Amino acid sequence: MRRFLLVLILALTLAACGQTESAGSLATGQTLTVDGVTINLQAQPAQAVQNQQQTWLITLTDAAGKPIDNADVYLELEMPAMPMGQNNPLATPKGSGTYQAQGLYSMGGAWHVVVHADFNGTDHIAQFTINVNE
Ligand SMILES: [Cu+2]
Repeated sequence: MRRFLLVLILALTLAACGQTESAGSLATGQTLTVDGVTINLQAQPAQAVQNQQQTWLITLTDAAGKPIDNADVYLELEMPAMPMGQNNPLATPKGSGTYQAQGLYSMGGAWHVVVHADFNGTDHIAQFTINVNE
């Protein structure tokens, strides 16, 4: 419920800024489970465009479905096709197991967004593939 409210608030905030993101696409995202930790990645805007500000929301839940709020979270942005240099946005905890990071993709094409969630002494790593428009 809290997470739904957060999503709703974000959707309203974005609507107020004149963007056209629907709550539906916000609630989707991609999910992977690593060593008992479920890592969900959502992005705003849902379709990334090169060199435009991107916001990522990472939500962590444990095996019992409880939100994890005591993790250190950062992203590694890389293109599988070529070296693009270091691009590692740090995520800030927002409560209810959600962490927020901001940054941009410096090029269109296929990217890996590798989420690092350091929790209880273990770096949980989940790799997502994102296609970025030019
Ligand atoms: Cu590239």
